[in-house]
Amino acid sequence: MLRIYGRSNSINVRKVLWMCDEVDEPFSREDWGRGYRSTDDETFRRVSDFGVVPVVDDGGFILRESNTIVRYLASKHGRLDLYAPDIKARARIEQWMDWAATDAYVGFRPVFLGLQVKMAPYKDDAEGIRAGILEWTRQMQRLETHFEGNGPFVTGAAFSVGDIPVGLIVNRWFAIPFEKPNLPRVAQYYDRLAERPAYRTHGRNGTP
Ligand SMILES: N[C@@H](CCC(=O)N[C@@H](CS)C(=O)NCC(=O)O)C(=O)O
Repeated sequence: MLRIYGRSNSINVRKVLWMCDEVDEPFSREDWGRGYRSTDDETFRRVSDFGVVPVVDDGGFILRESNTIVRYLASKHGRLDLYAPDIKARARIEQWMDWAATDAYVGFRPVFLGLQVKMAPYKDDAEGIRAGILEWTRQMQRLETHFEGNGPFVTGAAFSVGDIPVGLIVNRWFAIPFEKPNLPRVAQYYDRLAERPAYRTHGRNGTP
């Protein structure tokens, strides 16, 4: 059985949990990371000395990096419907996973840690939070514009692994209270994802 190391409120662990449910991968999970056992702990470091969650152990095969784990699970289960084999279709999926982990992450991170987690030094950095909101909003407006001519999922008609990291950022966008513009197409996307039981369990589950 797949063993997952990481707390279930981590956005990156949630990608893996969501994916496990999508492909019916049985798993066990241990709480590691902020608020639980420290990833500096020797036991954790023996599994991964990068000190971040998630890490998975699949019968002795240790893997980190949430987006990579999601793609690994799609390939393991032969889920070509979620991770297309055609190189261009696959690149389109990966483009969204990279966007969620880079451009969309930059602004969202100080906002989440400052406003939601209230973690030092982010919580006292009003300017950092303000700049984060501006940047996160800019990226979410890009997503809104994308959905003007595309959709209902990020790569088009069908749900794919590209929607997993994007869907979790969208959940935080709506779940963290701050002043934000109305993005009706992103809101529709949020509702569309909520039709999936796995997203309701691990994504839009009341936790930002
Ligand atoms: N690029 C990594 C980032 C992992 C990461 O930053 N994880 C955070 C939680 S979302 C973490 O481990 N934080 C430290 C902690 O919880 O102790 C991935 O996508 O898996």
